[in-house]
Amino acid sequence: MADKDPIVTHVFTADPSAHVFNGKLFIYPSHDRETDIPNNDNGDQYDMNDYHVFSMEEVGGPVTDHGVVLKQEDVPWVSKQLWAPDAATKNGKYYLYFPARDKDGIFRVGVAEGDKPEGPFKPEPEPIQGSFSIDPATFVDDDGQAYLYFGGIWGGQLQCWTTGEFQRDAYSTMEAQDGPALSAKVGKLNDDMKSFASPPQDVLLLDGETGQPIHSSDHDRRFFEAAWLHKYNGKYYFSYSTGDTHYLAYGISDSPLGPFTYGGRILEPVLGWTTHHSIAEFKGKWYLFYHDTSISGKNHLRCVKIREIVYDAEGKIQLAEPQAKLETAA
Ligand code: FUB
Repeated sequence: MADKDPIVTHVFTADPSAHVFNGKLFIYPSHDRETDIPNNDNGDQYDMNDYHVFSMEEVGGPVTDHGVVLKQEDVPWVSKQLWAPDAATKNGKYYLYFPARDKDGIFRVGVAEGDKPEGPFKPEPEPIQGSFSIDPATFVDDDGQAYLYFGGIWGGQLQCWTTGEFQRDAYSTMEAQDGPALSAKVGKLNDDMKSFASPPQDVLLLDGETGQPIHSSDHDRRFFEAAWLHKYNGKYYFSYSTGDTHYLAYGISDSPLGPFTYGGRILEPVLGWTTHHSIAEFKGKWYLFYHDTSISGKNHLRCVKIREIVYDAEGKIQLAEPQAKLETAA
């Protein structure tokens, strides 16, 4: 298997969050499914209702599907759309974080606990208090402090929370926004891994030359969705999707709370509208986990892929092998 082949082909997978637990590489993706719902900017076509977990001993080796580890009908507060998840471990337990719409159609972040990285996971009956929007990503620092990053604009509803209260009609407000781009959010987690230690704050993303926040009109660099945090060589890397311009980009900071200075692009657009990723070290190499639509040709039916990345002398991220301008199906 070449690095650019889909790692799973028997089900559709997307939004891969990768972690190394107990010496194995685990991937926690969205589980895309067929639907007749037409594509729209709200993302209604992403109508997922459960999660699988995958693991492997080697990149490029066989991938184990651990089956369904959490399903919508087991989460009392969810109405639909189990979107991009992530996982973390602390104190011998494993936690699956997932966004979904509640019974009022508002995206919240839920958490489910398990004894093993491959699940199954038992959900809490309510979403995490103070959570909103989509795409949770966890980071546990060397001192044991856990952080939860999240947020996504347009269908992810981040623009609906600018006042601290949910404003259902805020979509058009965002279109007219002039000023700093909306930021992803980050909150420290309590030791229980199920609650925020303090209200989430902005993940500030600054231009390296001016020191000013990235502007809302800077669609090639501003945050859209798909937050991820990893640490390399003592620095914190916040990476994300630029959404409608389809890039994966990143910023670097000395603190997991930022501010982050824009560092460049990791991945050019892939096949399909969405791009979403994670970054992890496994057996001495660093990898980018991402998705495209090369199997299906449909935006909502995606497949996860892996590429090796390297860092240059300044700590900038590069693909180990250059990317073709737009990948086509093999
Ligand atoms: O998979 C549904 C949504 O599509 C995710 O939450 C976004 O990041 C985008 O990949």
